[in-house]
Amino acid sequence: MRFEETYSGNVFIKSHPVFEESRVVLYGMPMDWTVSFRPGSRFGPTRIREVSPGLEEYSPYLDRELDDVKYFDAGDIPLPFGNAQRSLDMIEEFVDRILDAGKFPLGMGGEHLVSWPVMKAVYKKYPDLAIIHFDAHTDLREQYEGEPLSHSTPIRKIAEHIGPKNVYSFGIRSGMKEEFEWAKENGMHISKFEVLEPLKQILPQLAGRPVYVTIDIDVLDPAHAPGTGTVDAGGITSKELLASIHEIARSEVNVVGGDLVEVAPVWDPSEQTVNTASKLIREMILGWIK
Ligand SMILES: [Mn+2]
Repeated sequence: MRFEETYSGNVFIKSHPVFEESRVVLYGMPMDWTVSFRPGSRFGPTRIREVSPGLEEYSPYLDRELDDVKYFDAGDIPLPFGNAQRSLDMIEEFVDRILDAGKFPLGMGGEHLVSWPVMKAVYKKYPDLAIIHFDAHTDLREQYEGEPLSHSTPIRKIAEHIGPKNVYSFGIRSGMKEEFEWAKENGMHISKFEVLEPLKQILPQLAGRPVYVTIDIDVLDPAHAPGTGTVDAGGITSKELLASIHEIARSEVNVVGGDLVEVAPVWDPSEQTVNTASKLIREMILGWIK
């Protein structure tokens, strides 16, 4: 973690060297201490950066290039291995600093639990916050095997914190019956299986509101993104996910932060997941920072 120009290691392509001059802070949250199945997402941010020079700097979708938006790659937050609570506290404090500086936080996970302290920090600044959530999984459990700090709980936590009606999930195709029922009873929006079409219908309702977007890479079909901890068949294509990012960019919502989580390079033998993730990060930067 750094806020000054002292770092000579691996950074995302075209990262601007000066924090003060940047509008966006890109940062890694290399945590996978609470995953229920395959670990490895702690290595996601590093590998996403390493493959980023393979990207073009220009987005033909958005007709913008990375030189048009100054963003600062702060590296990874040095999280204490195995200590979930202290890791979450450090993440929240880090994002507080980014927001205090008036900058846009763009995070790379790490398991999905890392999004919980980020969303909490963003909500402190934007009390009218809504969450857009792309995922294969509901992530609405109260606990997993008795443990409330689990990567299957972050959406439940933020829904209880800001009100379930302010949370919109898309692409969901896996979860316990009780989780779907809880969402329904509490007025939380879940679009099962589909992403782009329901998103187009919801976005006008969120016009003018501050929105945080959290993307679990496993919303993609395993054919598009095998490199993740909890793969689930029947997902969307990378083309549809890109279109969804662009739909948000073209909408009237005020995107105030975002993340991309659960990228696990060890399960990604041909690296299509990390290369896809890298392109998604480029489009998030170019699409959401006006
Ligand atoms: Mn998931």
